[in-house]
Amino acid sequence: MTDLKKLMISSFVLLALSMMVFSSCLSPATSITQIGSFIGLTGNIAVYGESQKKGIDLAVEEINASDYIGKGKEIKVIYTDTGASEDGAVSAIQDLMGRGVSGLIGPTLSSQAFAADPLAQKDEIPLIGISNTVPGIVEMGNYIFRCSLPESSVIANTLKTAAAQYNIQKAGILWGQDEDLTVAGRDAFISAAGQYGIEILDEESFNTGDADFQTQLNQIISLNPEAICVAALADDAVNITVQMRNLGYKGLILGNNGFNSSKLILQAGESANGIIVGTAWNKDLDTPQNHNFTDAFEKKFGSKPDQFAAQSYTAVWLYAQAISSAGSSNPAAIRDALAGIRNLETPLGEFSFTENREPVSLSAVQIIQNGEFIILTQ
Ligand code: 1QQ
Repeated sequence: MTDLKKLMISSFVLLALSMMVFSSCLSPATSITQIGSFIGLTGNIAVYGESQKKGIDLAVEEINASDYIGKGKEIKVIYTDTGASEDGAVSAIQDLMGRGVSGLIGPTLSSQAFAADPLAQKDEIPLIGISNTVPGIVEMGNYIFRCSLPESSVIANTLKTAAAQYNIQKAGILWGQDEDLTVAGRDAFISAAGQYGIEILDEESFNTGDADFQTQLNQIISLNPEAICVAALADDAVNITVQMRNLGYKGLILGNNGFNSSKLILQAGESANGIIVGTAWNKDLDTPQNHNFTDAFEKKFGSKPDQFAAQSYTAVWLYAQAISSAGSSNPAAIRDALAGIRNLETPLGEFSFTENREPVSLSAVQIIQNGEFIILTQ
């Protein structure tokens, strides 16, 4: 090859390369709305956080593959790990707010929400709680929403259903005394028992992470209750359930929201049969949105979703709906659009926010039989 030919070829290659670079600069830039996720990906709440992350990932993938929030527009979720502590939630939310997110999703525990959410309210960044079920969450301010049903209504529904379908008249309560969720669960069990004529024979408490619940369980079981109400996070719920069955208790177990993890059935096995738990989601809800969610989830992750995944998935779609109707990434505009959401079809059923930013959505009661959640009422 002559030098001239070599020169011509290399100049041609150079020209082609610079044209490629130039044209990529001309194509319309993707406009990105950043959402910050602060959930517990480590520690004793990772069973929930892992599920929540999967729900978020799936929704982001679907939204960005569609033009739902507009052509060339995408949502990007920045993840931070709160661990299980309140301090962890505060550092995580500060980190996200420092990066200029337009909205927040989290934290996993209500106790963390009470520590962190006031920071979002102060800086006027909208926040959707995806698993905060204790009273007083949305009362922290007009930027604080939740798509998780409050335990006060879910537990009342659970006891009403259990009393009617299984003729329960006497029950015991076992509750964690050091966690907002389990304290609120105990209060909700007591007040619902009063409402539906169930006598509470005894109540016993424990601390989150205890290994041995047999003293309290022996005491409750000795009184022959027809049901034992338990307010616990998933790891404790597994140990309590297994120990209860090992002590010979064969009756019903009424669980709080901590029991809604798919890990419960996996880890407690046969012992989990007879657990009744109220939920904001179930796999058998027969709507296109729920079929799409469960099918896409199983395809992407090779496992079945649980309520926590359904709620986090829904939260991202609520943001997508708000960003699209606001036509903006401005936090105040997104807040206003979120507040206006009514009757949106989601895996949680037809979803609306009330004036107070509380969710209106599916509320069901299910029982575990042969390792499966079976619907009692919906
Ligand atoms: C809360 C909850 C927990 C079960 C979430 C994991 O409902 O803290 O409010």
